[in-house]
Amino acid sequence: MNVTRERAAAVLAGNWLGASTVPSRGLYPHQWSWDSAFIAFGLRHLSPGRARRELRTLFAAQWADGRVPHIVFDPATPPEAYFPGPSFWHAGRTSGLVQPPVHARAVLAAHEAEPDREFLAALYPRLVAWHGYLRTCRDAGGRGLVAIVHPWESGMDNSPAWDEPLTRVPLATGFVRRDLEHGDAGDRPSDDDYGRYVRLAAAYRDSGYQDIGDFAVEDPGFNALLADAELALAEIAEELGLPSDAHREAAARLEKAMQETLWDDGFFFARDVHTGALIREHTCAGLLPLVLPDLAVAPALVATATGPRFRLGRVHGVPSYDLTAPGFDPGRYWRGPSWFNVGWLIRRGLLHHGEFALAAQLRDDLVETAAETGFAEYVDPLTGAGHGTRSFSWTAALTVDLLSEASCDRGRGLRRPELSKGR
Ligand code: 2M8
Repeated sequence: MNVTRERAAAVLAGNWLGASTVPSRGLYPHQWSWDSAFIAFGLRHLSPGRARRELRTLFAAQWADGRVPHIVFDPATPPEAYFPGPSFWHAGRTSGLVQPPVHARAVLAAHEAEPDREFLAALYPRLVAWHGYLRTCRDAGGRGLVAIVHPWESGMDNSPAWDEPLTRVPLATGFVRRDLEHGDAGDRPSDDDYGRYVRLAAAYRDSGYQDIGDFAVEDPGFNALLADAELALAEIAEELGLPSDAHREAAARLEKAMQETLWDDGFFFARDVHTGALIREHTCAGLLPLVLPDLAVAPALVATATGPRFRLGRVHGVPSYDLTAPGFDPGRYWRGPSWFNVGWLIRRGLLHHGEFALAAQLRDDLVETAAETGFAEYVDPLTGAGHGTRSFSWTAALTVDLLSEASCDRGRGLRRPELSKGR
C-alpha cells in the first residue's frame, strides 16, 4: 500500500469519533458540516460504510427548516474545548449557521464507491430540504442567489472579501478564544475579526436564527457549490428513478444569476447585499464556479487563475487570496495560504474544462505537499511550508481520494522548476 495513503488513513482513523470525524483533535473537536463531506470523499475508498455513517450522522442533526448546521457538537467533548461551544448557540447539539453545500456530491460519491440504494433514498429528501432552505430562506438580495449571513458560513472565515461588510458589525468583548491554545496567532484570524464573528453570531442567535442581520453577502463560492450540488442531486434522482429536471433547472438558474450579477472583468466577485455593490477582492471563492461543467466563461476564468493573481501551476495549490494584493499574507488562514479542499475542487473544475495537464500537476502538488507537511490545514503557496494545525482530516481524506485515481501518475514530469521547495 502506498505510504502516503497509509499515513492519511491513520490520520482519519485517529480523528474518528465512532460516528463522525473531527477536523482535528485539538483545534476543531466536533463535527463540521463541509469538512464531513470532504472527509467522506476520502473515507469512501477506505471504508464506504464509514463514509455513509459520516454523512448520516451530519444529516441526523438537520433542522426542521432544512438547514444543515455548521457544527454538530460531540456530547463527550468538554464544552470549553471549543468556543463558541454548545451553550452559546441555544440550539441543542448544534450551531445555527450553515456551511457550503458540498454534501450532495459527497453522498453521490459514497454511493458510487459502494452502491447502497437505501442510503441514497434516505439522504435524497434531506438534501432536497437542505437546498430548499437555502433557496427560499436565504435569497436576501432577490437575485436568485443565496446570501450568507456570517463569514463562517462561507467556510473561508477571514477572507479579505468580508473586511468591508464586517466594518458595520460592532466588536463583541468578554469571551475567551480557545483556538489560540492550539495554533499560532499569526496563522489565525485577528482578535478584531473574532470579536465581530461573535457579535454577529449572537445577533443571529437572538433573532431565533431568522433575521438577515448586518452581514449579508452573495458569495460566488457558496453559490457555485450549490449549483454543482443541484447537478449531483439530479444524478441521485435519476439513480432512484425520480424526475431530475427541477434540479438541473435550479443549477442553470443559479449559474445564470451568478453570471449576470457577480461576473465582471474576468472574475466572480462577492456582492454585499446591503449596499448592492460588488466586493472587488480576488479570493479563491471567485474561482470555484469552475466546478460547473457548462460554465460559459471558463476560459476567461482559467486565464485569471493562471495569471499573476493566482499563478496556478507555478505555486503550491490555489492561493486563497490575490498574490498581488497588498494584504496578501502567505501564512494567515484564508488571507493567502492554499487550502487542500479548494485545490481539490479547482482540480475537478480544470478537468471539466479540458485543462488536463494543469489538473494533473495540481493533483501531484497537492498529494506531495500534504504528505510533506504532515497533512497540514493549509500551506504557504510560495514555499509549500505547512501552517495551521496538522493531521487535518480533509487534507488527509482528499489526499486519499487523489491517490485513488488511476491516472495519478499521468502528470509526473510536468512539474515546473518554479514549484520546487526552497526556491
Ligand atoms: C474553520 O472555521 C471554524 C469556524 O467554523 C473556526 O475557525 O473555528 C474554517 O476553516 C472552516 O472552513 C472549517 O470548516 C472549520 C473546521 O475545519 O474551521
